[in-house]
Amino acid sequence: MDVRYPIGELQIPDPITLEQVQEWLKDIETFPARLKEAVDGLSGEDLDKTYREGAWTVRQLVHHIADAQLNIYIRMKLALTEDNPSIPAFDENVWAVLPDAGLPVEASLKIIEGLNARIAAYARTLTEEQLHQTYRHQINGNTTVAAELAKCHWHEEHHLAHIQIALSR
Ligand code: NI
Repeated sequence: MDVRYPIGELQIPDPITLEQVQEWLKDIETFPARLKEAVDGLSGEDLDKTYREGAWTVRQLVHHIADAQLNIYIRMKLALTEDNPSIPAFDENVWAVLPDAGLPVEASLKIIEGLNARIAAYARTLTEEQLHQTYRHQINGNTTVAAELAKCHWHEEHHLAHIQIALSR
């Protein structure tokens, strides 16, 4: 197994069906509880563990998931409410080392819990047409709501797997 991609690289199905979206949403809804269970009560030493040499720590990974979910939440909302809006990229490596990345993980667990509930609530009733609405990413170009949901689902599970590997080392 390539430890960088413990659940494999992101695969975006084509087409993405509404049934597929409902399956992803089940995981997105249970994710905050699963993440919390993984990191609940960890010592500072455990939170400093990495899944491989030089990688982000468990603490940084939790904060990074919150950073990504914030961006994903906003991208999808803008795509659903505007006509192909332009959205800047965020430099995740710089975000991961700002001082708030040293906070206890609880701050980000709360963000993730709230955002995932909000994402699941609006995504559950998406129509086929809404799935194809787009935003224009500064670097990656046009992205559909459907593809963003695929990324949202994969990205959280991808990093939870990293956390589990780090804690098993
Ligand atoms: Ni990431």
